Amino acid sequence: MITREEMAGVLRHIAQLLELKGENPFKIRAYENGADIVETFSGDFPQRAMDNDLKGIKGIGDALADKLHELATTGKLEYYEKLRAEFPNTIFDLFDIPGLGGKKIKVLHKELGIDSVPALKAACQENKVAGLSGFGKKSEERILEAIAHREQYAERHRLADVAPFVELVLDYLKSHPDCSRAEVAGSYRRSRETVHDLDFIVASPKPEAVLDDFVEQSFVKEVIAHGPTKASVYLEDGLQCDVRVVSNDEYACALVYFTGSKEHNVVLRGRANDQGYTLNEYRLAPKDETDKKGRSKAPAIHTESDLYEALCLHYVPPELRENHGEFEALEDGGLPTLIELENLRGTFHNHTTASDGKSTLEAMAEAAQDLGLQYLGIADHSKSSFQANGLDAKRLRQQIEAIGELNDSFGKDFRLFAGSEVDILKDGSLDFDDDLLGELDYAVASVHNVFNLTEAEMTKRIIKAIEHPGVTMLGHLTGRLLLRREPYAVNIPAIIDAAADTGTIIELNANPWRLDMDWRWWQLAKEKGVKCAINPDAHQTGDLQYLYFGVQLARKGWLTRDDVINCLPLGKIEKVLAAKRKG
Ligand code: DGT
Ligand code: CA
Ligand code: CA
Ligand code: ZN
Repeated sequence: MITREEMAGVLRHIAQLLELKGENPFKIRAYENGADIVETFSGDFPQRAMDNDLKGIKGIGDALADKLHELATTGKLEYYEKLRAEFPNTIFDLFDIPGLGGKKIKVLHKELGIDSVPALKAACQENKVAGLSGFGKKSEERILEAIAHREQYAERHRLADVAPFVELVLDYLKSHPDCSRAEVAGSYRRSRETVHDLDFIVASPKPEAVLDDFVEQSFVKEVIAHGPTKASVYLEDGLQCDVRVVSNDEYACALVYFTGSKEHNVVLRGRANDQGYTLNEYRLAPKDETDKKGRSKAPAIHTESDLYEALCLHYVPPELRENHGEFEALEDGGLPTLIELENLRGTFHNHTTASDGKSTLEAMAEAAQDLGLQYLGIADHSKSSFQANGLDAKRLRQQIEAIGELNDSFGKDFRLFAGSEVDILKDGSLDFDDDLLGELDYAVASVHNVFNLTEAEMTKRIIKAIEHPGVTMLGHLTGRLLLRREPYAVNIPAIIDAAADTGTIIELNANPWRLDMDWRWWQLAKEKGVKCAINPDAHQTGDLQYLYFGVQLARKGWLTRDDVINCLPLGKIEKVLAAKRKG
């Protein structure tokens, strides 16, 4: 059966096609609205469409209801197919370029015959676009910049998207009878927010046997190269995976080398050199291979720790291997004990069906308890996020009451906190008044619109929100969507300073699309005394699993359990949430 997302997708495509044809804006709006409704409807929308039971759903008129019924029952929609046949499929890609909507794409198509991203790129490079009505030199430059981002995006994958493939391959390799050890290496093991390809290191006395079997697995879609000790394959469209097989003696050095980063490796090699060794991908060897009696001086390196210790260092967790201060820290007191998933006791930024979530308050509470959490913060959208069905004051007060009642039923071991993801408006004021904010247990303040301010304006806007005593924490600081939307301009050190001055917590949004604030800034935040909240920004019960990636990125940001407020148990966390309001 067709999914809710597919149905909404068809309606959005129709709206885009109608825009291209220059149809009546009301008609276009009706399809866009329809898509919003399909996405956020609280019941089983596809089933209702199948049963021809859409009458009475606000915003779905008779004509649209008939089309959705046809789509649900046949999986196709004739009206859509006919519209689509008028344009090449590649034209939809143009809608992904920020700043291009139906109207502009229509001009590009009509005047220059542009119907794909490559055609648009060529036209911009030849300066043919700047002269069109509604375009200029600036917009031509912005389009080229957006296309360049798009090309970079196409070569990378979000961490969470590749995680299932990593498990699959690793499980297979570890289960192979000729394999003694196997590990994922590369940027995935370092928990980079996006990765280009996957790298695996295997220890085996029979490399050829391992690789011959590996390339035959059903999860391998295409073999790029297959040699005696290395294979490169595609697991999926564009997801490359390199497997290198080494001997057991070489394994630890190979794992360090191929875990990287390049920058970390360069320093390691330098250290080895200073201490009279050469270090390569397979071994650590003394420059002068044997002692006077002809005995080998090569130290036995069985584990990664052995290698670090041979270089007079301590083991460096893979997340920290970025030459981002790890070597300096090892000289000066050592590395922090990084936070672990098991340390988390609760989390704060979560949505329910009251705004744009897909799970009810009750279901979210139950899922949190199943995960062993002691508390769950609910932070649905506020009214200005109307596209996300944000709550107005009345609905929020009802939710606060519902949370209170549920809490009475939980007893002492679990608690919901009543919060809000309150919009930071364009001028830095908040979407709710102080009275209502005061009725909440906490508030996450986030920017959801007007992204195109200057860096100074955006920074001022966010700092104004941070200075509000009702703002407990700042949500997804830069608004980035990984491999989709660049961060807006904002002065992060200034934000960190303001958070430190006011005792405002900064969120590490664990949603794999965001992972925001970026890991590169947490060392500074921590130095300034700013606390972190790891929040999944869950829109359904399953999204609570994002906490795993949040913890990985917190580790990458050098955070310990003391830096992350979610590690506090019930009984202690309340004080932290209330601290700023009490002054
Ligand atoms: P990615 O795949 O772009 O997300 O990032 P990585 O770090 O996984 O890079 P990849 O797959 O090219 O190589 C894996 C590791 O192998 C890398 O982190 C460090 C090591 N490596 C690869 N090429 C070089 C090199 O030319 N020099 C050094 N020192 N190390 C290298
Ligand atoms: Ca890689
Ligand atoms: Ca690679
Ligand atoms: Zn948000």
